[in-house]
Amino acid sequence: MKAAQLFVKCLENEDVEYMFGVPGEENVDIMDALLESPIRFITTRHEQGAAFMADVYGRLTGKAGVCLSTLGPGATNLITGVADADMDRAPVIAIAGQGATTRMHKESHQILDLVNMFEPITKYATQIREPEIVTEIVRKAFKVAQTEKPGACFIEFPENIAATEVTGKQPIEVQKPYTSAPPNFKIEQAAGVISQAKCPIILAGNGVVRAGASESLVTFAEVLHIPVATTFMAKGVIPFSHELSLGTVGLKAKDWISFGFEQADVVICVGYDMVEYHPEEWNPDCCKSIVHIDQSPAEVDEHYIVEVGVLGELGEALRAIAWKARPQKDYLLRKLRQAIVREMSEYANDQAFPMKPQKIVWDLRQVLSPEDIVISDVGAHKMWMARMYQAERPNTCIISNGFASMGIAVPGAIAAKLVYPERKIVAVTGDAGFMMNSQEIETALRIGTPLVILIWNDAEYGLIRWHQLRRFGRPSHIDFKNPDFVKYAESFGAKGYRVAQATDLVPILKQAFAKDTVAIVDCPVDYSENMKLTERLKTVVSPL
Ligand SMILES: Cc1ncc(C[n+]2csc(CCOP(=O)(O)OP(=O)(O)O)c2C)c(N)n1
Ligand SMILES: [Mg+2]
Repeated sequence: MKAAQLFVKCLENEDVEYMFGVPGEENVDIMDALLESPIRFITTRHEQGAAFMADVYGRLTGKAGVCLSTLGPGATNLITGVADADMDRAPVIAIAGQGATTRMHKESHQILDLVNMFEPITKYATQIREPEIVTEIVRKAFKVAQTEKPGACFIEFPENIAATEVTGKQPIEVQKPYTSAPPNFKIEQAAGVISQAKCPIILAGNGVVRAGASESLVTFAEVLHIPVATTFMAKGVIPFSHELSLGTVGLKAKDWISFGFEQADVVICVGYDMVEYHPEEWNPDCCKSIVHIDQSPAEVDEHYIVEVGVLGELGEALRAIAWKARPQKDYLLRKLRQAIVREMSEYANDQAFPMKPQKIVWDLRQVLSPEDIVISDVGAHKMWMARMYQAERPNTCIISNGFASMGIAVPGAIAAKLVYPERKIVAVTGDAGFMMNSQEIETALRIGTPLVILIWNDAEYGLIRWHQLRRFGRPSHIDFKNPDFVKYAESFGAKGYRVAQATDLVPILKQAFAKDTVAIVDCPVDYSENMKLTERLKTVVSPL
């Protein structure tokens, strides 16, 4: 068989269900081999869309999402989505065709040094130089991508190698590395620090989601009676409705939760990744005692000096520490939870139009069940979603907070629908981020993935205005004009809806889901709330 066929066999061996990508001249052998394979190829309209689909597939399943491009411009188009996967710790395999090895040494049409280009945004980037090494390279790429902390890997496949005959090779058996329980003396140390704590708080990160340790985390919190704040990417690891949930932390401003960290003497970081939220924000004076519970050692940071590091399987670690440590007597931060919960519903009946961000988030929550999935794009809307969307299950509010690239929501929602066809999927997006990958609406319609795209329409780069107002008191070059989103939707053959008053949103969302197709909801938003929030947060008084 050809090396390209062996390559596809190796992907099948890795249990690949989907490949997302754009065919090109230099990957024709792979494309042809796919015709004989059960792997479903999802042809996208931009390689960035393909990379974001692989990214969200990886985050939702823990299995590497696979995206494919051709050489040169196809591969450079993959880069943003691949970088996003890598910094959001999503396992992804990016594959690019390449010109023949016989012309790679010289200036040659569309040839770029792709391996070097992908090196800084992957855990492993390599080229298939000989047909015989296909099996090892594919196995290694998947193994590296899927091992803690997961991330992206890149494989460049020159066209002449892909077309070469290879004999006597079989895909390599998939073996999963085993994560052992942490050693007892570390458990004892951590339990000791936690038992002595006067006001401990748990900071849970995306590592908890990846380890599937949400239930163990909730039990840990319940047994020891310690409240939990989550990062954006860990939303839902404890249900918001749980009395020990203190919601989400990550706004780079003082927020209610800041009072909790101010009060805390011990911060128990579980699966916490500082790529999301710098420890300086919650440990400015370096006076907190930090217990680091994770599968990997802590990153070096002067604001994150670890008192006890507990490395190993998260569920085991949490169970063992909960067994040993002394529970807290009081829930000292209870009043903080009450203030956070109160704020959530403040605008539940607000009729103002354009709609307030708080009300949009509230209404969206009303029409979705706990398992349904929201993929947020990046912008002011993401801050409101992170802060106020009440997630009840892990991986039901997907936010990119490592790389934080605009344009993820629409392609990400398509991947989510492929993974969970029975759930409602919503892409929550700004008008700018939407336009960055709106071409994938055609993909969604073609492959039959019904979803709702909720556009927060402010005709601006809203988050940037917010930042500029905070820094300089005036906006600079952030406004633009939008197309008519309803007509835009219809031109694809999708459904389009415009929210004309606050009472419209809930019925429109319900109708949109009922249609079982791709629906775009154009929702004008009043972002004057952004600066109001900034001002209000300056004056909030600790409820503690
Ligand atoms: C690809 C990319 N380009 C630029 C940025 C910087 N950025 C972050 S948010 C933002 C504005 C987003 O505007 P929009 O999508 O309309 O959302 P809004 O803030 O208005 O809710 C920009 C330009 C980014 N994160 N990603
Ligand atoms: Mg906008």
